[in-house]
Amino acid sequence: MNKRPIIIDTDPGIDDAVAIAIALYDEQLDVRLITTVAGNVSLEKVTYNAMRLMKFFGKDIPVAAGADRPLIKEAIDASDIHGETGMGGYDFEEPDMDKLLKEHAVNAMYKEITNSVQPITLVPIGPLTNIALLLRMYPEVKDNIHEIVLMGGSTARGNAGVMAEFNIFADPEAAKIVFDSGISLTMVGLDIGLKALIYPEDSQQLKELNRTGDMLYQLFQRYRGGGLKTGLKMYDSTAIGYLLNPDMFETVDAFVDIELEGSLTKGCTVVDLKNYTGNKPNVTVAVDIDPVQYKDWLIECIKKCI
Ligand SMILES: [Ca+2]
Repeated sequence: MNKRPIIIDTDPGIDDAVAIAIALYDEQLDVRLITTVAGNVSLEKVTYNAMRLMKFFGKDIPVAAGADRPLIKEAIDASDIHGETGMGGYDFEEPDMDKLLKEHAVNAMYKEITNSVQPITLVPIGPLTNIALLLRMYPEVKDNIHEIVLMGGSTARGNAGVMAEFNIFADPEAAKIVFDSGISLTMVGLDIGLKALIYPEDSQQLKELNRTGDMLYQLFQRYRGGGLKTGLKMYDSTAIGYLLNPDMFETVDAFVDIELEGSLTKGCTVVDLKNYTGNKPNVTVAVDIDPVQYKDWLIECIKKCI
């Protein structure tokens, strides 16, 4: 079986760390490149965190740093959820920062996509700034992008604004460019992340599996995406989950646009489930997940890690 080549665009981030761990050790995926974008914390910190993960896993997958701020709006961050460093709670070894690619993430993505024999799947699990810049600078890459499966958005309410999910809210203009691109796009958003929960007994089980499970367990002690007792929300790994195990999900095809004008709703993904607009669907929207299947899947994935 040909492995599916992917690029992960990320802002680690504790739930990003879970997603990256799963992707690196799954036999169906070939992670060609990891690109970083300012989001959960600053670009400098998320890039450092990505390099810490590469050192931890002993992987030489290229990492390139991208946009250090959104296209237009002021940067926000989520250090209240992920801690000051974005990935606190585990004593990582110092990473080899000289291994960080010298080129910008957008150029690194461009090269990887154009040089790939197999079309690339993009998996953005942070704000969409880098992907929007890529599509504006090198529109020809569309021809060799198989699809985009992203974590972001919501069919209902938000977690950053009243109606906006964090990754879209952080850079709505970038999201608009990506959603309007015409590339096959799947949105795995809050509808899923709010149900993909890890409870204390699951964390404990992870801790005992291996080094990776122990590392995630330690990070979870600091993570404020949900509560330890009420369930930690595993947002980003659900996008990887959709790639690897779509049977866990229920989806609908719908027209989705990004609200850019609303004084209260900017960054909202307006998901037209009833076709009020009359527009053709442009997004496959994940609307439900089987939480038990998800948790069992996650634990099986972490078993494959070191
Ligand atoms: Ca993220």
